[in-house]
Amino acid sequence: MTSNVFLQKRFYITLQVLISFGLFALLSGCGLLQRSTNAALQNDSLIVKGNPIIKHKYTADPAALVYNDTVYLYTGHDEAPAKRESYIMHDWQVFSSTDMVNWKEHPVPMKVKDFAWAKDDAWAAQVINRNGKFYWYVAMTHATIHGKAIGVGVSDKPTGPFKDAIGAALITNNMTTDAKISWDDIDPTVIIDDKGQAYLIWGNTKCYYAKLKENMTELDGPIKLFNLPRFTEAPWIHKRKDWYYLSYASEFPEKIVYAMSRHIEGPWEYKGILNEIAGNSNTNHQAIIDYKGKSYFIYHNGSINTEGGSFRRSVCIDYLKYNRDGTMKPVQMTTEGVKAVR
Ligand code: FUB
Repeated sequence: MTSNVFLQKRFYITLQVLISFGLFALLSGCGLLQRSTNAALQNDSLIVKGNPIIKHKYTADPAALVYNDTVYLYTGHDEAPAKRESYIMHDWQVFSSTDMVNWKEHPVPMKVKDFAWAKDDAWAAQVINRNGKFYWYVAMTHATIHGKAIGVGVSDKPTGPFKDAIGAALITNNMTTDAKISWDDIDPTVIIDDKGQAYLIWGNTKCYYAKLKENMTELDGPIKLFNLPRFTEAPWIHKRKDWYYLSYASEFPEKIVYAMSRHIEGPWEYKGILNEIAGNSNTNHQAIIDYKGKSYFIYHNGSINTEGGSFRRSVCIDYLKYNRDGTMKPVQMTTEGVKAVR
């Protein structure tokens, strides 16, 4: 009798173990466990099947750099747990690709903690290369000067590690007084013109710009303003043929709109909507590049997991097309994304 009860117990325990194992294998196979725990990949190679392109962690605020035939994709990193409706962002991420579909994930290249003067909030950023170095302009909350600030990371390699290039913020909230808010010094975009003059453009509700010295770590003149209709944030400047393009997030929830000019300092002519509101996210934050003969629009939406949203965002890539007169066609956001380019 006692041994029967013992055997019965063993049978039920074995059954329970088998059921748990089966369930685990099933969930892992579907990627559900991996997604719901938001775990990092063991393998650093991601083969992207459609949008969003990164599914094992939340990524936001893309910026891209083409260097030596490789695309480097720099992103923010949303870490807000489900239902938390505020940004939790402590580091930035970098991925690289030579075909826009196979992406390699690199070790975390830079964190807020690398800037002794900063408190938190690894917000939007952009990397540019000059004289063999890579400069990463990043927005964070300043620890002692009220409001957001812009710092500069520097590295000898596009994948980092990056360190604080100045040891202090390049832009602080008390340097810009037009917006009357403490979060107007965010979302830096950077460009070097054909004569070698670098410009930094940034802002929220007001779009600021300033020249940078050749060392890329000091302003070279006063901070000025661009007057752009319904400017919210996320300026991105790029040049194609003889045109400069200034795209930016407009209104809220954000659409991406753009303006064109023959000169970086304007006048800018407003051209209208480039991308509609991105699915399930108040923000949209674009980067634009040309690579191997095609143009790409890189942005984020809030579409992965049931928990995805404005504070758990995911980077997507779709094609960007130009009209003959140089204007850009509205982007068609897709779930298929882009194909491998050789
Ligand atoms: O990621 C934090 C902020 O959200 C960025 O700085 C903005 O562009 C918006 O995407």
